[in-house]
Amino acid sequence: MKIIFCCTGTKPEPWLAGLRSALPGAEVEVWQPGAPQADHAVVWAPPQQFFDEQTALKGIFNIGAGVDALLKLKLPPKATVVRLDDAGMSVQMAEYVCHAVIRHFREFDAYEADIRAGKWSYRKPLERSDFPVGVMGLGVLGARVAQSLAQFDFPVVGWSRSAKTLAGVRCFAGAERFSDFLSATRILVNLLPLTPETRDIMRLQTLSQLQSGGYVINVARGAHLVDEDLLSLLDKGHLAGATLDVFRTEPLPGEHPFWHNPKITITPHTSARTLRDQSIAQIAGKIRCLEAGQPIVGVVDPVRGY
Ligand code: NDP
Ligand code: OXD
Repeated sequence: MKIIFCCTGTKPEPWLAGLRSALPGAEVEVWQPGAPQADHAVVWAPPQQFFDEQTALKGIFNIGAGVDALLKLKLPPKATVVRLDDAGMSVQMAEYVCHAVIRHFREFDAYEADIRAGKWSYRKPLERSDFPVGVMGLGVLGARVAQSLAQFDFPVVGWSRSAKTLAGVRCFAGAERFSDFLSATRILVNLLPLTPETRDIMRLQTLSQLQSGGYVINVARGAHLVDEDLLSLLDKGHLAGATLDVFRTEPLPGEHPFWHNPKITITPHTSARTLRDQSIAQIAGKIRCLEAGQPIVGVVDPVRGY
């Protein structure tokens, strides 16, 4: 069995060593133009030329959870596209989002500013019930985030395409319940995949439906958010702030207004990193299952887009 590795921006050697040790007997090589046909590919942001040449692939394993960039390419029609299914990302995402929510709710920014100014001052505790958190996307990452927030006794609502039942989370499903979800939300967390249906989903018309003093946490993809609409609602005071990990262009261009807006916290697409060893173990296990004709989870539906 041949496995080919084509991950832009990723040092290949440790991945090759890990895959070789997890799949003894497999030939694992880095793709070069003109390389022989492989059975399975491990990819991140590969060029179109890779798929134009590798037409015999049975499995394409994306080393991230989001497949929006991959699905823009023309893929071998018979290949099964597989995304990372958690692989250590959901706990990181839960940490990141809970940190952002709690930092906002407990006004830690304001305390830090006071302390830097030499002020020992107390703020009146806020009511948790006034800060309902809405999680858009209740998949592998969103469900873990929503349930982690519920552990801190925040009122939590969630929204997904199909109906869900999650302990501690009031769940809404489908486009027809989106407005109900938004109006029940003050702190909005985005964990949707980027698809034609979800692109620009956070825009003036939708963000205006959040409760007054709303807050936006975008940890999914930059193209979910219309940047100018966020800035305008922050200026008007309908929104109080935002924590953003993902951007339409990454790295975020130096002249972008998000860099210097005091109401916006940015991080460089780091909320949930791909963990190499866990990812290799998951991919190797799934390659074995595919080869044995057994079912696997995390298979992408190219029509649905995630
Ligand atoms: P999943 O596929 O497991 O979950 C996606 C969720 O979104 C599902 O609940 C799905 O509903 C819901 N959804 C999809 N389309 C719609 C729609 N049109 N309307 C309502 N709900 C919808 O994905 P993950 O949880 O694994 O990952 C989510 C995203 O997080 C990734 O696609 C990626 O973009 C991003 N990500 C960001 C990272 C970062 O570091 N910033 C790291 C990892 C991922 P249903 O359950 O009904 O199908
Ligand atoms: C992912 C990501 O999709 O890192 O896994 O954004």
